[in-house]
Order: sequence, then structure tokens, then C-alpha cells
Amino acid sequence: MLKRFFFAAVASTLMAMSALADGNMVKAEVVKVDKPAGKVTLKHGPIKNLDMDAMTMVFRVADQAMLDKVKAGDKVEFEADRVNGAITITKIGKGH
Ligand SMILES: [Cu+2]
Repeated sequence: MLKRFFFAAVASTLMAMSALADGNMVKAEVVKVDKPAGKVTLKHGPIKNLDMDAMTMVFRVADQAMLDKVKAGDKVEFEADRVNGAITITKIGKGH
């Protein structure tokens, strides 16, 4: 009983830590922004959660408004996931 409580506490702490660390954020450089199409071309580093190596490619964004904050040449950090089968950026912001 106590052991189970301890395990739950450790698990929730780890979850909180990974949320804080944003484990899936990937560094990239913006090559091109196509706001009307809701697409952005990124030269990105390895994307662990999608098992993808570094490359330059076009991404869909979850929301066109996400592209207001970025322009060609910007260093950014982003998070991508498969949404309805299409690789989609779910988060993007200025990198360090
Ligand atoms: Cu890629």
C-alpha cells in the first residue's frame, strides 16, 4: 500500500519534470513561412518523438496564427506530432 503510494508520487513528479523540461522541443532555423497555406519550412535537428533525423522539410502548423511570431532566418524551438496522420507543429517559439 505504502509502496504503491510512493510509486505514484515518483511517477507524478517525473511527469511534472518532463512537462517543465519540454522534453520534445526541437531546435530549428526557419527557412520559409507560408502563412496562407499554414506551412513552414524548417531546418530542424533530430526529432526524437517522431524518430526523425535532422533535415530541412515543410511542416503543417496546428494553427496559422502560430506563424505570426516567426520569420525566415529565426532560430526557433518547436514541438511536432502526428495529427490525423500528418506531421504537425503543435508548438513553436523563439529559440535561445
Ligand atoms: Cu524532418
